[in-house]
Amino acid sequence: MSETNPAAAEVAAPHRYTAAVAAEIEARWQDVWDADGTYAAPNPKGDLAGDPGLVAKPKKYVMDMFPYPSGAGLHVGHPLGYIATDVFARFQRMTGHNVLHTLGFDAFGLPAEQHAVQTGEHPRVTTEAAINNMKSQLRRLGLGHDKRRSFATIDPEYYKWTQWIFVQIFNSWYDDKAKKARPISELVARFESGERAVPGGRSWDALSAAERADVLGEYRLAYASDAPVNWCPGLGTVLANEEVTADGRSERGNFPVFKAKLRQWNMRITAYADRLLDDLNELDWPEAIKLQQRNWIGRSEGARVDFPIDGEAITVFTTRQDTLFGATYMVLAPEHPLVEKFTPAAWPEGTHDVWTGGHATPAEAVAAYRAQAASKSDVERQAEAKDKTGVFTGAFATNPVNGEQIPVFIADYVLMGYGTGAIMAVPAHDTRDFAFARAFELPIRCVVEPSDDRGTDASTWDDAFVSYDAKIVNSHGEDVSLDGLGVTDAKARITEWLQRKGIGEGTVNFRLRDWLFSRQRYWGEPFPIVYDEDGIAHSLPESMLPLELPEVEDYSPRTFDPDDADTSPETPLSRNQDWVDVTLDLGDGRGPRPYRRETNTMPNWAGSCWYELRYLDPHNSEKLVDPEIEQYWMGPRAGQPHGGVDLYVGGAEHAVLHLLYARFWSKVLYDLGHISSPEPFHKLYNQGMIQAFVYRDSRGFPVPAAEIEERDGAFFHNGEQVKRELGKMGKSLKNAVTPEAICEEYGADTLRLYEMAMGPLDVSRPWDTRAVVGQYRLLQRLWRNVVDEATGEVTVVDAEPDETTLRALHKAIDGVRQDLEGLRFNTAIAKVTELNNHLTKAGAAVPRPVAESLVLLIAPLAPHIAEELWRKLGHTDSVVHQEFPVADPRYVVDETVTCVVQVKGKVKARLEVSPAISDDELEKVALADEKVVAALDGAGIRKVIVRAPKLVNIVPA
Ligand code: ANZ
Repeated sequence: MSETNPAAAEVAAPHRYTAAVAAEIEARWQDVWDADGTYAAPNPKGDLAGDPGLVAKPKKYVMDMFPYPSGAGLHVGHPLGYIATDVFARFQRMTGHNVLHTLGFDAFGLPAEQHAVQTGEHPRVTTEAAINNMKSQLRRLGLGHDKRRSFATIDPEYYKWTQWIFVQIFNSWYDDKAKKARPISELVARFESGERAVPGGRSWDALSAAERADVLGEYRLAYASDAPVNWCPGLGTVLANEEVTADGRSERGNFPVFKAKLRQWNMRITAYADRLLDDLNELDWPEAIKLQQRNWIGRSEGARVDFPIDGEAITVFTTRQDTLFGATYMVLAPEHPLVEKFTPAAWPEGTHDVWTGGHATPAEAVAAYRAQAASKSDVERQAEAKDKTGVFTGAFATNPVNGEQIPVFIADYVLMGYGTGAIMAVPAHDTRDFAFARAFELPIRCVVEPSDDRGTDASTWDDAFVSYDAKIVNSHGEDVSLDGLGVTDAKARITEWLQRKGIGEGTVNFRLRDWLFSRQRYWGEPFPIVYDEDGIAHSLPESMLPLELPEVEDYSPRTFDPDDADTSPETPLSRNQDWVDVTLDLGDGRGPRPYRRETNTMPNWAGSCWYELRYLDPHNSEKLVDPEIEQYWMGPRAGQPHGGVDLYVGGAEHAVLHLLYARFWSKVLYDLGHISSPEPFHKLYNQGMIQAFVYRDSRGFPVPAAEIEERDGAFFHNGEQVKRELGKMGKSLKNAVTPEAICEEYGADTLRLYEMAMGPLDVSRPWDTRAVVGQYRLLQRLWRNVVDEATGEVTVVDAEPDETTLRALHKAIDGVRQDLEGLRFNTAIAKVTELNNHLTKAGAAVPRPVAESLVLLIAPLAPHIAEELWRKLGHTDSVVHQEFPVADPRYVVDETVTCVVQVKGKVKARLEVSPAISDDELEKVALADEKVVAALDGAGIRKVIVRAPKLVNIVPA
């Protein structure tokens, strides 16, 4: 039948599967599913409790990283992950699991707020409109979400609990001995009883309320501090380190970011550095993401060493205490608090000109240099620039191993926020120190024997010699010698010596910083904190939560000069006096008192730190989540010792920020006994991106992709030739394709299939609208195998399938099952297609058992057409909860066997081959395999050992 003339075809085949049929079927079944609560996942108890039979099934918690409801709506790239989790969730439902799958909205955030600033429209209005728009876009895709469990982070019933968690974190401290968080009241009890000494040596009773608050502030897991922060005047807010780009600008908006001292809330995530690192080992996450988290946490083993100066000491952090004898000068971060203290009034006699920077006094030099350093970001300061800048402070400290007087500099390549903010410089063996020493004509002393032929006279070297497994030389003092030792032994010996002398100790240092938690914005969760007349912070009792956002006249942070670091923030919340100044009885026995509210808001990350818990028990007004329900869905079990969501899918861009913060909150809640799972996400999977072609005119501006003409491999827009490149999809690049457009043209099932068939889920792929029709044809052929296009009658016959069909069927069942379980949706679709083509080619009416299995196989991928055909086949209950077909091994075995291909003894590939394959043939197939080619990486081959059909062993040259 001709497919080129659709109008004619429709007359000939009034019951063909067309876009119109798809639209009708899809809308109809979506309504039925909603009305029947088809995707409602029962809880063991609570107001979402349901069928105990279902609850007795093994559970599967399948989750997406929830979206920010952007006003621009979704393009076809956005739902890739949502479709994938939906297919997986449907498959799990059909294989005997109670499946929790839903989607909420991460709805606080800058875009809606910026819109509010410009238009005066409340961000809630635009955000809710965007949520509704997105919901209807998503509904059209037939995603099987339990809608009763959906929420947005801006819902007061939700952020009540975000605030409640903040209160728990505020009211707890980290007990280093027990290695867990505990209520702060336990710490107070210890101070009161004298069981624990109060820092500063006074008794708890003798301290004023403000002094006590200061002491506790040093322990609380959420605390306010005046530390230097990333201040972004362009956004009118401070930012977390994670939100600042490698070139010192804001990730959002690309504004310059400065260091400034502002009183801010912080989360003591550093207390959890070890556990955040250790627990990664048990998680089923992509190695690349684990590595990024490990690097971000940045554990370094080293030592702290005191360098005496004027009867006091400067403490440095070093990872190379074995090179102490090579330390020829010291460097402090420009902001180091001891700088003033040791800076003399005048330059010492004979100070080198290059050391003074041309300044008359050390104080002048320090002040000038500090001003210069403040304008640079940490990243700029750390950049491997050849020119190292700095200035002498006029002071000398003593190298404790040999008594030498060494000059103390300040230089911006040393950061205040890392280690102790002070280093001993070993120019012979550290690249940055080497560059600095050359610039400032400082001595360079070799203490690690070079393995090349440069010799031990470092004055002749061109660069530092950096090695971790060489021999230590030139390193002996009065009562300690490291000469001849390897690096590791030398470290151990000198650390032991330092410890014995009481001038140093081995320590572990982390790159991770505490999490800067406040923002000077309107559209975020208000802090559940008030200040009393002494300025002491108090948390609000649970009965006062949620603390809702007040109405304000003006949403903007005060207008700032984005390039001026000397501005300071004025928060929108501070402009509503009635809200800020309140009289409250906090229930602490002090009666009603005047308080001033905290006027910062929480950062965007807060809401996404715990949403996986709220899906479990979304309407609980007594608790953040009922413990029994949490245990059922999230609790630890075999293979998941830390519990967590069974599958969490989202983009790799969240490697550090969201995933680290959420892990941290889980651990605090776990320590405090609120949940049973110390990890939120057991298995993480990063989907690739859907890319799209971008067409640019001669000026480099994108032109609408939909208006491009292709001629002989060249591309034209309005007759002008344009350039094509592969990029992101989006409105700004004029290449966005909406899911609605594809649904209209082909239906949602086709869109779902196309997105899943484009390639392996974790690989990025270019969108190609012209290729979508391929999946549409598959569905048309599937339909035709069950329904007569002329009459609409079901054509299947009650007959036994023949042997080849049985083989094709069970092979498909076996493969599709494995593929769906392994998230290999593209190959699953290929197998369904193969089976369907087999039936089409056979040309005869399809035996009922085969047709039914085929419908069940495709049901997770294309649920609407599957539901329709299932009912047409005479069933009265939904396809959604049917059992997924199970392959009969008699028809699967021996068709192929798995051949393992090893390179250098390591398994590199598995091939499905015929059991009858010859050694020669198998060798050819193995050597042509992509993974094998990659493993060989161009190396020649010394020997190939073939044991057909099961093993090939390749020995590279
Ligand atoms: C002496 C030394 C000799 C060092 C040597 C290195 C090589 P990681 O591994 O990243 O932890 N350092 C310490 N604190 C610093 C700060 N606040 N700003 C900049 N650099 C700092 O790096 C630790 C090393 O970085 C430390 O070990 C210190 O230099 C430097 F051959 O001490 B080392």
